[in-house]
Amino acid sequence: FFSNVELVPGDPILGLTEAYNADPRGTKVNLGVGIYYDEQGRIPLLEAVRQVEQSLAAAAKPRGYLPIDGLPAYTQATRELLFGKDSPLLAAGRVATTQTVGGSGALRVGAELLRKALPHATLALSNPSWENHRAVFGAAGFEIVDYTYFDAARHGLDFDGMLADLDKLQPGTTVLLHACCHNPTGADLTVDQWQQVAALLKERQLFPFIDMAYQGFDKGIAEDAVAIRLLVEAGIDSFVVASSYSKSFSLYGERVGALSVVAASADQAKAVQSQVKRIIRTIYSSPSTHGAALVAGVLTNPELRALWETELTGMRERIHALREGLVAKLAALGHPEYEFIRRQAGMFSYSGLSRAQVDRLRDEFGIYAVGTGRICVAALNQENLDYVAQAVATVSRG
Ligand code: PLP
Ligand code: TYF
Repeated sequence: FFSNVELVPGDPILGLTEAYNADPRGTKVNLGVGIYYDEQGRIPLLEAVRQVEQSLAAAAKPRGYLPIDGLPAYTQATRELLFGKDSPLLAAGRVATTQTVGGSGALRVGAELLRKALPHATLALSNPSWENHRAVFGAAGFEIVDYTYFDAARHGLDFDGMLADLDKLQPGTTVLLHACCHNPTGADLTVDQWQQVAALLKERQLFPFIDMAYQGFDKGIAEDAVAIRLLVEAGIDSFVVASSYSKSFSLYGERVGALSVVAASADQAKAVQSQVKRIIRTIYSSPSTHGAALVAGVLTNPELRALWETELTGMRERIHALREGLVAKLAALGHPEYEFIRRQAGMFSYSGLSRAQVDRLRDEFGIYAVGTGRICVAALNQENLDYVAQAVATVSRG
């Protein structure tokens, strides 16, 4: 039966980790995958999460099924985190939030919903974007087009190019926007730029699909969600947010995400929610219990929530310090041109390194980066920073 089945290549980013794991060199560094590592090079288990986990274990409960759309305490807390507790949308019942299998699950369920609901299934993606965006929406039947986003020469956003391309899209096109900490470039919009984009989306009747995978990793919980607030303020009455706690709670394997759909009225939101539930019923029936219980346990307990915010701030500030550290060391080694790394947001940086330079980093130094030159700043630490800076300086000399 399977004689015609072809072998497909694996995910290039996850494949890097396999190559890294197989590398015997003691000095190796994995700057490939987008995971936040702590100063000891480990994936952190947040103290707030550990405390909830202990109390859950102490009062262990039976594992019935969750509702199709997930744990109510989790979806409510998620809505408040994304839109703000006092958002008029929440009071009006216009946001339908569903627990999903990670942020990836939210993208796919959201794509399935929109393919049926919108006039045509076309998605506009930033050039570049996270590769899985293309794969997930493509698998859901979307046609994919690009909009200009990154200016490689200036290592930052090409905002004029972005506006010009968005302006050319057909009304009803879905536009995927990274709320903050753009993956892979680290180039984000300013508040003023978000306002301009929101006005254009409204005027051109484009449908915003916000991907929020790194809330709290750049400026703060509310600050990193400013795009959502500005879409609402611009008078856009319907849009979608796919969010993830993989990074902000360091709960990668628990697969904790959410799909939030904003509709023009509470009745519309109810109808949309019924469609979302139908989609989920035919894919995985209902989500899993543990990760959602952890997140809800933290977010609904004021002390644990404060502890989590402190821990999140710690992760964010460490990333900022690592950016500063890398830039300072490269400047000291005669490479002040890497100054732009300081301006980029979140855990990624499009370093400007060429594929040949990335290959040299791997072959000569055991330093793994994505072929596009994307590095994960959160995989640096005080121990490997000198080594990485030296290596980058060496390959930059040609
Ligand atoms: N969206 C972006 C931009 C991401 O970088 C990621 C990465 O992990 C996701 C979505 C998916 O998150 P999750 O691991 O929760 O599926
Ligand atoms: O971009 C990254 O590195 C993260 C992790 O198929 C990731 O978003 C990468 C690839 C993938 C799933 C997650």
